[in-house]
This record gives sequence, structure tokens and C-alpha cells, in this order.
Amino acid sequence: MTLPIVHSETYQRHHPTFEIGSGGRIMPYYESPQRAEIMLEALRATSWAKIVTPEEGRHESLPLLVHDGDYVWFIRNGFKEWLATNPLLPEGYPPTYYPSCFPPPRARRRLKGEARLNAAEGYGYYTFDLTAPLIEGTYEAALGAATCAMTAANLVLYGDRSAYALCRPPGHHAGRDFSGGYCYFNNTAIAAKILSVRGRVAVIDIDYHHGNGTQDIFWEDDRVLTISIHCDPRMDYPYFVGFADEVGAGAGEGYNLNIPLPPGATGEWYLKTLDLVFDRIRLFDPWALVIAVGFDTYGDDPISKFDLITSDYVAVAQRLRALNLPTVLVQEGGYNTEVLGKNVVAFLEPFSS
Ligand code: Q9C
Ligand code: ZN
Repeated sequence: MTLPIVHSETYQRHHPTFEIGSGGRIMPYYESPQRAEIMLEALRATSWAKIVTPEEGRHESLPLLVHDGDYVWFIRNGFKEWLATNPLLPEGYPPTYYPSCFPPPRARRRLKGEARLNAAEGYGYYTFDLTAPLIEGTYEAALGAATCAMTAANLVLYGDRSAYALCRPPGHHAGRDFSGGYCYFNNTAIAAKILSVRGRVAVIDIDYHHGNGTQDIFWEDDRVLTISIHCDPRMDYPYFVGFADEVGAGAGEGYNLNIPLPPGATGEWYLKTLDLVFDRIRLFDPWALVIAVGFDTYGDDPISKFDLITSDYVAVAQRLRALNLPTVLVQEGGYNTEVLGKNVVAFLEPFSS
């Protein structure tokens, strides 16, 4: 009865001070280092969690498995270059690179690879909202999270039944060449890509928000099936993507499945929805499964509107476990720090046997 929990302390280097919330309100940054600390603490207290350090070395080419080179370059160097332009820094918090201008619709095809030349504003090209600012330690932390995902994927490739990557910052909103929604490198996609060396892989995203980055990365891919269950984008973030008619393109047509649920969805709804999804997964017949895990579906999450309770996570996990596939679990969202500990333990326990 054990489950490898891959965890790296480098997440602590990413700690933006504030976020610009709905209505332009300045609020504390919800995706905080505390989240990972709390989950790790709770897991340590179980008998089955086996805390594993990520594979050694700086795996700087890892993000290139799923992201464009110019994008990775910007996440790696953008902050330093921006700071060297001597931007006007507001007092009272560490230097934080928020762009102030974004490409208008249809303008983005220009400047691919050249956006980096404007160190003061180039980041506007690469990020689609204001929740993924660059600070000094962002790259190190994001690379650390990607390394955790890689390590978990390698454990499963080499014979572990399941492995969990306690990733922070999260990744499922980060696409081939964009960040957003607290995400920089797509840890879930990196795990899926690594596992796909052996055959078809299914990704199921159970975070409250649509996994738009993962969808983007595997949009034309028929080797990785991407499925996301999330709040209807008409009602919540990411607002403009995540609809049911987004099914993939080219060879990937039919290999992306979006299931939007209305605000207020309960565990009962959720489990019914999962049953539908299982038919699609069985038909696809993958050798492995990646689960993008979010606890922001919890009833009392501060930024979300679903109504799951802790025992629902046990039921969801049991069903996913019953698929009987080698499984990599990758941490995404979940912002109620009072309950993150008990929820992560409830969800992971079924995977420990
Ligand atoms: N008023 C993940 O769960 N918008 N990202 C927050 C708060 C951004 C969520 C608005 C939500 C991003 C990984
Ligand atoms: Zn989320």
C-alpha cells in the first residue's frame, strides 16, 4: 500500500504577491506556496504516501516537449530582460512582470519569435490573462514542477502502477505558446507526452476549469485523447474556450472531448458525467491514463461554483482507479487551503493500492 508522491521544494521560488480579480479588485494571489505545503503535510501524515524527490539535474529541454522554443525562451529569460529595461516599479512588493498590452484578434500571427525583442511588453504576446505574471523565481519553479511530472511519468513507464506529481505552479492552462490561469509549463501535457512513447494515452482533466492548454497542445494529435470536465465557459474562466463543439482538428479530430457542466454541479452529477467519459476512454483503449487533478470543484472553493464534498473525491477516484490503467496524477488547482489537505488524501488513497 504505497503511492509515490513526487515533490520539489523549488515551488517556493514562485510567490506572486497579488492578483487582479474580477472587477479589477486587487487580492492576494490564490495560487500560493502554502497550497503545496498543506497538501504535502497531509500526505506525509498518511501511512501510504512515499515522498519521492524528482530526478536529479536541470531538465531544461523538458518544456520543449510540448511548448514552442520562443515561448520557453520567454518564460526563462523574459523577467531578467524586462528588469534590465528599468521598468517603473511600484513600491511595496517584489518586481513583477505584468504586461499591459495584448495582441488584438488576428494580430497574433505576426511577430512569432520576435515578441521577445520587446522586453518591456513582449510578454503580452505570450499570456492570455493577468494571473500568470513573471517574477524572479517563476522559471525555476515551473521547471521544477515539470520535472516532478516527468519523474512521475517515468516511474509509471518503469512499472509503478500509479504516481502523483505535487506540481506547483499548475499547468493545464498553458498551451503550446501561451501562459495564463496561474500556469506556465503544462505539467500534465509533459507527463502525457512522455507516456505516449509507449502508445495511446488518455488525459482526463477534473479541475473545475477547462484544461485549455492541454487541449491546445494535443489539438491535432490522435495518440493522446484529451477530456475535460469543467464549468461551462459561458459562466466561468477561461470564458472563451472549453465548449462541447471543440473536438480537435486534422488527425486529432474526435480526440478532444469537452464536457461543460453548469455552476452548482454536485458530486452526483459529476459521477454520472464520468460514466459517459469512461465509454470514450475504453473505446480509445489507452495503455496509460493521466489525471489532471483540481480540488477547486469543492463546494467552498473561493473562486469556483461547483458543489463537491470530500467523500465525492473518494468516489471519483475509485471509479478512475477501476479503469485499471497505469496512472499518473498531476496536481492542478484547488484554493481552499482549509480543506486541501483532507481532499488530496481522500482522492489519492484509492490509488495507493
Ligand atoms: N477572481 C487553475 O485552477 N481567474 N487555474 C481567477 C479569481 C483565474 C485557475 C479569478 C483562474 C485560474 C489551475
Ligand atoms: Zn482550476
